[in-house]
Amino acid sequence: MKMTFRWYGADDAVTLENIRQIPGVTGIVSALYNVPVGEVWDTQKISDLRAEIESAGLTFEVVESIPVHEDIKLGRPARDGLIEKYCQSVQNMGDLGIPVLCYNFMPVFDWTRTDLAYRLPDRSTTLTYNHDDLSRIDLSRGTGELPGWATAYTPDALNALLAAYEEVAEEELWENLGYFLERVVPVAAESNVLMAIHPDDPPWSIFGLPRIITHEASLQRLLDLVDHPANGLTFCTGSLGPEPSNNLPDMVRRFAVRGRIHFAHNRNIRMTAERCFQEAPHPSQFGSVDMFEVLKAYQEAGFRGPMRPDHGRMIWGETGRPGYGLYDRALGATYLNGLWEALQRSG
Ligand SMILES: [Mn+2]
Repeated sequence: MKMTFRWYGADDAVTLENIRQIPGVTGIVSALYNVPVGEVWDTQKISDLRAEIESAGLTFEVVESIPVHEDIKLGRPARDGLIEKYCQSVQNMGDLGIPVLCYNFMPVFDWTRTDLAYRLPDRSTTLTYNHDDLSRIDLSRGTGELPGWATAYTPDALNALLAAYEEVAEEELWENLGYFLERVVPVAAESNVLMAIHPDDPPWSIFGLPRIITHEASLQRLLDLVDHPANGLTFCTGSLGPEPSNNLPDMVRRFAVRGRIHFAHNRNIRMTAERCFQEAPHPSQFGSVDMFEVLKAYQEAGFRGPMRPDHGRMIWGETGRPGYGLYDRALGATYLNGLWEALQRSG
């Protein structure tokens, strides 16, 4: 296992030096954040990012993520050209030796929360999700009421997109994902890149939009779409955890043993009601995810890939990008490394 940390590039208040000082963190998860969705990731720009990471004494382990254009998810005619460009980006990152690509196939919105700074009894703040609150948001007035998405779409663009998805039910979205993977996975395999889909967060339909990467059977279906080792998973405990049928340690065992988990996202969540949760500190005792059992499953499977602490709370007065401060994620990395060492030495 390689412990990694997400870094948002030069604009991130958390620096590469900060990250290097977290004991046991050796790898970086990053992306080119200024390339418009659908455009090719230029080799020189990826190379410059890699050089910056390496000059700080770290390695560029995972691209998270190259966004998939909505026209691909919708199966529109423009998808062929867009998939070609996607393949070119995959090839470019592979040429530079970056081994894993995390991506997702969620329509319109990827991660969704109803409060980005919910205050906990210890005065730290965290991200929370309440399905009733979400359902009350009226998107016909735009995304202004949806935390984190205020400026993502104009009301007209959003309405056009939502209308287009009325024609795309779950089965059509599966077909469009298959069409995408049948074309991208062979290029990834050739380029020594492992594709790692991120599950839908939260793992159910929101605003009537189809969401398909949500539970054990759907992860298996994803792997069967193109049965090749380069077609794999980002296993995110925080995203899969809120779905009660998901037994996370069993799922890790099942998919990691077969070599199909290429990236581990470890985050704890505390379920407060059905379809309601708070993001919690990483240790097992604070949430609904048994992190000990999850890591034990990884270790038994001989997992050697990148792992990262996922979101953290804001603690010790830190301010910044919701979920992506330094301190609580650093505590998460240290906890995960500690569990790993204990499991390794007692195993
Ligand atoms: Mn995640």
